[in-house]
Amino acid sequence: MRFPKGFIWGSATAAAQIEGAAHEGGKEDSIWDAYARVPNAIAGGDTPERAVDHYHRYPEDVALMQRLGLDSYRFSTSWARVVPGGRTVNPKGLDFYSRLVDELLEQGVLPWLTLYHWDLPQALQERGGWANRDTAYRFADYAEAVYGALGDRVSHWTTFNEPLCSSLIAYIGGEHAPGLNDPVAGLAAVHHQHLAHGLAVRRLRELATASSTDDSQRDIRLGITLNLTNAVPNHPADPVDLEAARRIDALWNRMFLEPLLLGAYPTDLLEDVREFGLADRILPGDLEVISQPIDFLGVNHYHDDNVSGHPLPDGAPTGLRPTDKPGRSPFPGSEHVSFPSRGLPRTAMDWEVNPAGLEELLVRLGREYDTLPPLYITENGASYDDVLSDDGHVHDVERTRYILDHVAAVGRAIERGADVRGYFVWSLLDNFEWAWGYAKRFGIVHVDYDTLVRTPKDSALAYAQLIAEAKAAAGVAGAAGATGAA
Ligand code: PNW
Repeated sequence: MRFPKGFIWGSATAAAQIEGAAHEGGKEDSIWDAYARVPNAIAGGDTPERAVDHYHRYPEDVALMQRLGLDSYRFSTSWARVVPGGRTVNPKGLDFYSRLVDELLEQGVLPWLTLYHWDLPQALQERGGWANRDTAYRFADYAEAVYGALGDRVSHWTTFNEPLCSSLIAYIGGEHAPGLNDPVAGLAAVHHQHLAHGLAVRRLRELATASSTDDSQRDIRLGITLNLTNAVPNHPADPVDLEAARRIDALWNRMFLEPLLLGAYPTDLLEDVREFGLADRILPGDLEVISQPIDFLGVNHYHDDNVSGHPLPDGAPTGLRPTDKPGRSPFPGSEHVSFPSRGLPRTAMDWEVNPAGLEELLVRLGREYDTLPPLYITENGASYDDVLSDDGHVHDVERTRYILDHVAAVGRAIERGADVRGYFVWSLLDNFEWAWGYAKRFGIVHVDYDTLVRTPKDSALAYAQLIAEAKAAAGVAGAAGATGAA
């Protein structure tokens, strides 16, 4: 399988999931630190307090990336570290990211920065969080602070990671911080995150232009990462299932894609959620701000969705979507929708494995949107119950298979015309899996949560080899030597 020359191979993490040092260097509570103190909010009572201590161990982690032959590392900056109280910038927080970026550049790894991966300063949550329009303006100021410190060295900027999770799952499904069950607030959060994205894109472009001179143009690429799915009707000839799939596609995909790419919310969606006031949030001029051109779209994909409009029979297997808190659907106007099992193999998250779904999604996006920018798979990966065996290795056969099969699906999508320019595996390290705490491992590198020792799993070695082979096939000089990982 051939990948284009210049295709970026990487791996991803997020601040709250790996850094730890939750109250060090001037950092204050993010909503996840606060949420972790709510009884039963997080499995096992786990917290992001220490996580995998990346804050102190980043040189070791960057060395690992270099050994695996990664072109790029996708990480996020913590708003609660950079602007702890929501208003005043913390220079020590910026300094951490500055050292991280220097380390990456020294090791030849391209920094791929995400500004918001769910860790809002708790101080801003106390003023309403994303339900408050003002948070969008605070976000643009935060983006400016990060750009001021790193704009001379970081070229790739992502505003948001999966705004769907930090709006619907956080404000309506109640599964993610701040753990609410309020559809009006949740849809306000959707619009305000879109607005924040647009305001930050505008601000960063202005700053890049202002710091360019006649002989040096600041090269910056701006984008956003969405988690997209295929909403597959369980019975394609059943109008009830078709209608359910239409609603999920509207909420999950089109509510996020269309304001960005077309400058409008889908009309069927506005109708579906009419009683929750989304339309009232949209002020004149907002959609122009939101739909400014971006340079890339990040796609996170783990599984697609088999959707039905019929209730599942008692005891029938499901579990594809957050159903841990019964009765709390994150889908306003679609609370009745169910996700029947198709009998496909599943990961430890109970998510069905279907690589062909990723191929289909990527091809379909190109077909449906003329204004689609180049795509990057900014997350794809799987959780399995890993065992560190007596030989000191983790033989994660299923994760290895998952990654290779999904990379192959991306390759087929490219052959069919999809403009995909990179792939980032989720995740570099085992880490704090949000409401699941440390119970679900997604890393290609195993972390012992007592000693914090890192051990590349078999999947890391296979991924390193895949990268080296893909580069050799694309004719990238020196690539074949990069297999000696670990
Ligand atoms: C993503 N779903 O979250 C996040 O970007 C990561 O931080 C996270 O660790 C990773 O995927 C694995 O969960 C998701 O309900 C959360 O389908 C929920 C869903 C998908 C992705």
